[in-house]
Amino acid sequence: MPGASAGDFTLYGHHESEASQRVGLMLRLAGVPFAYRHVDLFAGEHKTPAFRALSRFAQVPVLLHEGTAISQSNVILLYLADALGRFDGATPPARLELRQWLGWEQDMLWNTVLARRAVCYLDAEPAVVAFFQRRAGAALKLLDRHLEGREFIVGAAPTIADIACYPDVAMADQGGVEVARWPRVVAWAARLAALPGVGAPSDILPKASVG
Ligand SMILES: N[C@@H](CCC(=O)N[C@@H](CS)C(=O)NCC(=O)O)C(=O)O
Repeated sequence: MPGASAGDFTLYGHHESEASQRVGLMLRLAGVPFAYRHVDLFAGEHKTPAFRALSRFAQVPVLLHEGTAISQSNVILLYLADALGRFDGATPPARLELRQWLGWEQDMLWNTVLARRAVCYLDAEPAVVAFFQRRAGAALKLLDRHLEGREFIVGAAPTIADIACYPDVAMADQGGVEVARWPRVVAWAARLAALPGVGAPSDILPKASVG
């Protein structure tokens, strides 16, 4: 979207939220300015009537564009890929494969997020933590095998599959998931971190509203 201004896109999110980070990452990688609204999850701001009017799920992220509020981070990535003409698969088979990775991320790789929540915020029972860590490990093992001989998840350049998965992996250690066990995943995450505008996941989004 050449000539897009910060007024065109408003992202509602939280800087510690992997789902929010991926949307911020996409906008930053695409060089698209956006207004940002910090939603104080710890104060329950996402459960207020004002926020529920934007998100029926009472969750971040939400992207507001041309009067439409869009929830579910991977749906937002697909929407942006279409609107911006960036970061989708290069061919119809690549686009089909990429969408399968987006589904897998929410089902399996997301266990890294659940492990981090259990450890950092919920003081969960050890058996609960172990359950999420085990499933997260299985997901990282699968990703590691897939990355053999590949630089990115689908095709030769970063796509929304990489953008969706990066925060889950980059924050996983905080949930006691030792990502170093999967060297191809480590190398892939380092490749993404080195792209302009990426860096550490907690620094992708501002810690207060902007714009
Ligand atoms: N599947 C959703 C998950 C969103 C989600 O879990 N957001 C968290 C922050 S990472 C949230 O808003 N949690 C508050 C709550 O569920 O009460 C997505 O990908 O957007």
